[in-house]
Amino acid sequence: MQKAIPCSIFRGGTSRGLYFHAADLPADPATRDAVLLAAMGSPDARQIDGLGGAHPLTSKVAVVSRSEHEGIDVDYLFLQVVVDKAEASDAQNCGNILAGVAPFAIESGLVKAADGYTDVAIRMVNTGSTAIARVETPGGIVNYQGQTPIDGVPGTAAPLPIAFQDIAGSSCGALLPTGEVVDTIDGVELTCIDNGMPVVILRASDFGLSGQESPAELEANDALKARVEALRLIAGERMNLGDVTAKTVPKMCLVSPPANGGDVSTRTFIPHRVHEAIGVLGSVSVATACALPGSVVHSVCDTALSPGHNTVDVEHPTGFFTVEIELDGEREFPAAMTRVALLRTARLLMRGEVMVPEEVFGGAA
Ligand code: NQM
Repeated sequence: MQKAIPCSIFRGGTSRGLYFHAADLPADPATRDAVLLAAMGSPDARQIDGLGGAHPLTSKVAVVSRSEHEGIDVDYLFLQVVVDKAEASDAQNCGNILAGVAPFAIESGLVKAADGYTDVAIRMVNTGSTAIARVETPGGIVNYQGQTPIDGVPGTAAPLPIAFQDIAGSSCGALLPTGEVVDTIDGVELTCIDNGMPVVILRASDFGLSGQESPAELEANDALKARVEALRLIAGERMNLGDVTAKTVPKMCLVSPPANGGDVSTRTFIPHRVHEAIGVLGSVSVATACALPGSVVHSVCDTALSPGHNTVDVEHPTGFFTVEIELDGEREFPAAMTRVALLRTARLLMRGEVMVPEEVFGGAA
């Protein structure tokens, strides 16, 4: 026998995932994760027996519920379902899947839409930070069509701006978790930063790379992957994340001088596959490092942020990611960052029920 669970599939930014109401999933986290693994078809490199797309960027889950927190509409728990292992992790946020949360909340009746646009306040349960997403809702109906392109997604769609609050030190407790702008591990200089996503920033040139290599080229370089992973395990401990062997954070970002008119060029290990673009909060962390004199980003490009409104164009393998950062001239960094925002798009791809074998629920079916 199989059990049917209501589920929607959204593209959120440059990711795709399954979106659930928390009430439709088992409350016990171990049973919930077993159900999500079965829904995705993990563990299996092709996820052939499930809905996953055989890549970390298409093996993601949003669990959404009405929030009890003041001023917040919905709570959003992000789960990364590992493609080829029987693991689901809540150790990181995902700002791309976040882009689908507000439309999902409206479509599924958790939030009532206004006529015109609807601001949805979302608590990112993984880290306790808040995001405000603005959805176009003419006549109270979510509009997905529009003229906004985002790199990494074909075509255009309706703009979905997202502003973040309280993201500094989201997972590590401090914006600079090691207390330093630059650390040296095993002879390699790196900047460890967490502005929404723990990221270790490294110079591509320190690994004999130009920084313009394709994700496939980097993934084929076994010696590089082993070196990057060895540094990640040490950096993870120093960033207060403990043993990160089985964790998807920190991300490892190789930076190089901009090649296409942006501010900095990136290639990001997430952490074992290389991102086709860059994560949302990952790019916020990299853009923030542009405001830090002496950081590894500063050593490859001379972008500096000034009081007022700044846009930082983070180049990635399939284009740009633009991060807006507002700095207050009166305060010390990082308190000076009064607003961090960016633009995404999202689209409802399917709604229905995902079928999960009843035995996966154990006694909880
Ligand atoms: O950094 C990929 C993605 C992400 C995460 C990853 C993300 C973010 O592109 O907020 O969006 O870094 O694993 O979906």
